[in-house]
Amino acid sequence: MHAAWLPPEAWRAIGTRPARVDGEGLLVQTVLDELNAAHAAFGGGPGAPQLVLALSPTADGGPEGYSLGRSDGVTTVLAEAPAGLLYGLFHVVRLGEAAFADDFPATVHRPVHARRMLDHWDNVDRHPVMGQVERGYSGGSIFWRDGVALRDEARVKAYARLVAATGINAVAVNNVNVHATEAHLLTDRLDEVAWLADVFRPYGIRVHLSVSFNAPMLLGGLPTADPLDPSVAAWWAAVTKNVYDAIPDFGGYVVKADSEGQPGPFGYGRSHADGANVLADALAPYGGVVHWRAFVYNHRQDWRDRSTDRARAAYDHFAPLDGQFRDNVILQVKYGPIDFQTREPVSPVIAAMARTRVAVELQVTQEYTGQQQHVCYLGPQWSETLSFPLAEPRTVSELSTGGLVAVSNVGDDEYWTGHPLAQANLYAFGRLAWDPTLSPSAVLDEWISLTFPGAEAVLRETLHAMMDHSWRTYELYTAPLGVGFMVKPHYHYGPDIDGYEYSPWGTYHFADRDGIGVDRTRATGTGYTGQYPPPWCDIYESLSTCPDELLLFFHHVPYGHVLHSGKTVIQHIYDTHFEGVERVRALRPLWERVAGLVDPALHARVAERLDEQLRCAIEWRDQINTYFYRKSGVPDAHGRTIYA
Ligand code: GCV
Repeated sequence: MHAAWLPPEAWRAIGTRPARVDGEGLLVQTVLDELNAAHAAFGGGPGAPQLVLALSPTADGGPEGYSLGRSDGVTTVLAEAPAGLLYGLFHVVRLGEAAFADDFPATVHRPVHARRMLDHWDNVDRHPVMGQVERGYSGGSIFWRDGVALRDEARVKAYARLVAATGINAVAVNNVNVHATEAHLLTDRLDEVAWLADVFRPYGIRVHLSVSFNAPMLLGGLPTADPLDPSVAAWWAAVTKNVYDAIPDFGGYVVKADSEGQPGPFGYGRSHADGANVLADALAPYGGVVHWRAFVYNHRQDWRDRSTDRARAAYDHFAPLDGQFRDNVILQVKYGPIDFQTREPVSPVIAAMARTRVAVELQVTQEYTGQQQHVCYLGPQWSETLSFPLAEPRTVSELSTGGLVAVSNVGDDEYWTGHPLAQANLYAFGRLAWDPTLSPSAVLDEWISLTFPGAEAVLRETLHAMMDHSWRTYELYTAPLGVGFMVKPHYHYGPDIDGYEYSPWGTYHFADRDGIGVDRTRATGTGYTGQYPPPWCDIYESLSTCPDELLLFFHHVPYGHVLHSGKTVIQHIYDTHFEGVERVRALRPLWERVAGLVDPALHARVAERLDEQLRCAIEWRDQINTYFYRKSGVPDAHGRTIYA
């Protein structure tokens, strides 16, 4: 398996320097083991320490932070708790030789978000439709295969180590769609979760488990899962006690309820606060939390009914419940109101829950952003989202009081992520969850330095040229101006402009011969703009202030509508799709420049994906341009061939 951003060479600076570690505990032992391995690899050994990592009650930084500085030729990490030493050690790895060059004053580093979590959508069984990993593009699960726990300690430990190095401290191990077999992880297959917890624990990572809301019936034989039924509450309490007996530092439950066919409190005439609270009460004695997903909408709607707006659903369901959730409920909200599209406005739910802990959910797995066939570095999207001043002056990151969550993109693929460059997304999520103010380009640079130690300038420049703006490139050749979807139903890869248009899923673009887009205004549309606090409710409402990139998300406009950019909508569609393909066409020659500078197998894997990206981008361009030429009857101002 590929070493990703922790190849042995990344440890050279540490491995050649004598070190001293003061402290005790499981994570301190991990620090020692890491140092010993580095010394064994690079011949460092006894001597006056040049690196000191010490627990110190007076170190600033809280339970996971640390101070790092260098004076008199000694680089020192001080932390109040062992996790800080581990994160401090990984910081030294990132610095490499710079950690041992000139003296620098000690500065304190602490995570902005207390919980930085990856959710796996891994199934235990290979699901007949969704496979081993739902929306997984990197092979099978690293935890289960065909119904059996893999217990591949080397693989899971390597993963724990990699993500701990980015700052991740929580992992939900199974799919939020909890099927029959997976439900049993909570009870009679709990040993499989406990085994995973044992492997993750030395890296400061707690495991969480997705559970079925109907578990009391499925597993406990109760006649109901009504959250207000005392026998149901007692069942959750007893089962949760067993979980903590087996896994004392268990993180908690993740629940997808009343969503896309999963059971939930609506089935019993109860609210989502009732549903979440019964689980929260069971977890509270042990310090556990329930991540309750806000992804609740009607997936059986009638496309002719324009009054039902899927974008409204999460707010309509959850905003009235603010203040009714227990303290250990974390409402997990997708960053946008629809579903992890390339471009969406941020979800207004994030600003509507002042008395509820909220965790914003991002998607590292590239379900809608090229499925790890396309280069699409998502750091810029997440950075833009997290820094968005949704409740001015408070940003999305600041409103995310319950931490940050992302769907993992990892599988048993030898490069972990299918596309080797998609490793950067996993890396970036952890780093941005630790510090959302980091620049995505700087994070990419870190990833390059670690993954390709000693990278020559041309390799660094090439990777930046290929990746820095790759999200924007992807946006250019796919669905335009924030309208979203237009993907092949179910697979969500490649274009199918009307694929979802007459379906029950609520993801429509409403293109006709006169125009395109969804009218979500208060004045004439679904009223969705009214879910935003000022000034956004007005900015999005008005055609004159709505940003171009979100225009079709909020408004239905004629093809001749002139954007702020000065172009008409139809000409924008043509131009962006031609430009997007040309940007993709430039990638392969760029990558050829570095053929001798990276491992040949990795080079070949990326090259093969770049060919597929170009094929697919051309398909997008031709289908989109042809469709809108045919619909609108408006020719391209530059006379290019818009069908092939
Ligand atoms: C886990 C989207 C995906 C589903 C996913 C769902 C969710 O709809 O297509 O595969 O299910 O989101 O986030 O629950």
